Amino acid sequence: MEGQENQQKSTMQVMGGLKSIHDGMGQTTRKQFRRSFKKEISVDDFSREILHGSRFHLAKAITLIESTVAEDKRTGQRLLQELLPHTGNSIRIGITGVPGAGKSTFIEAFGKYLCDIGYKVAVLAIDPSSTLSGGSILGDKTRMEELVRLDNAFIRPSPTAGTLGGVHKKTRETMLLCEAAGYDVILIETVGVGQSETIVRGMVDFFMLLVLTGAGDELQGMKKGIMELADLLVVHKADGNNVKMSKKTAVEYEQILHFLQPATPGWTTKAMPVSSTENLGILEVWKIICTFKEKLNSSGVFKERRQSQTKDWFHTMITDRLMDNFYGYPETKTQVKSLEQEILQGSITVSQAVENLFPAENKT
Ligand SMILES: Nc1nc2c(ncn2[C@@H]2O[C@H](COP(=O)(O)OP(=O)(O)O)[C@@H](O)[C@H]2O)c(=O)[nH]1
Ligand SMILES: [Mg+2]
Repeated sequence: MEGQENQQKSTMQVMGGLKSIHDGMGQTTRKQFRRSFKKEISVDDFSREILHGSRFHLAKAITLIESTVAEDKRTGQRLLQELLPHTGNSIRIGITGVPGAGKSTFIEAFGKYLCDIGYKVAVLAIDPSSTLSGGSILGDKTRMEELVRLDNAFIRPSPTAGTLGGVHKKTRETMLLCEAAGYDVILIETVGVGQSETIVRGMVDFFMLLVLTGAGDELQGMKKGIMELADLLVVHKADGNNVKMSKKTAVEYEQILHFLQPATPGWTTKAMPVSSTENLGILEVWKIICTFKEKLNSSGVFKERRQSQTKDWFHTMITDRLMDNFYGYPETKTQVKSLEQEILQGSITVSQAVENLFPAENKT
């Protein structure tokens, strides 16, 4: 009886969730959609469809996860909870590099190769800049033209909501949903600016940096921090007149890498030339990743890293929630602004200003 009630409740939640996703639709389309969904769908049915690899249901589930509507978010979380035992069985790969380094083109070539040899590949993107320009999503769609048509591939552009922190959380959860849907390889593209590569490093097993030949000293210097995050450096566009130079650059990078802290304990970061347009080095990249996984599985580092990533994620979410709770009120924002002024005028100490913001704590 109770089971039945739960079933009904979850059915309503999914239907509610779907309704709000489609609230933006015109009346007729919405009606049509409802009609096609007349057959009741419960969270259980929904998760079963995802486990069977339905891309339609996977995409809908991600929309629930990304939604800012409380009811949808709750439904999304229930789904995720149910699917959790089926997650974790993929290799998670992050790909970074400056805009124009050829990340999307590499993903197209690499993804196609992986699909060819029988894997299911999901591509996710973290590109906070794309939400501002809107440009790179369109660019990626044309660049991944062939991959997008393959049955074994699933491509999801950046969530269009808010802060990098928010994008981070949604991408992680999306990754888990993709794993439940049976994707063996998850590729996360991130643009090499600001903090996004650190965030992606914190959610993947293997991290790749795409570099080009002929970048000035200034640029090389800037990359040191990012180089220390990478498990593999790809000297990209190693084709045509660029072949010789790319090989030379790869050797130079290996020399620099020698002096840097390795990103992963027990693994030596390599540098190698690759051409995605000519399909050169693609298979070698996959071989390196397989060796990496084997080596780290047997040393235990693979599992340890995933556990510490999950722990870090938990703590980041606690911090996010506290920040939301605190800054979520317009009055707080006003109060903070005026205290800021008082601090700058020297009429209140920083400590006192903080005390003023937490009056309830003063009473205890
Ligand atoms: N010659 C050559 N050009 C490439 C290669 N990969 C990408 N490109 C070109 O580099 C440009 C930027 O590629 P894109 O994948 O959008 O870069 P992203 O911004 O890093 O995602 C495009 O014009 C691609 O055609 C490659 O392997 N060889
Ligand atoms: Mg791109």
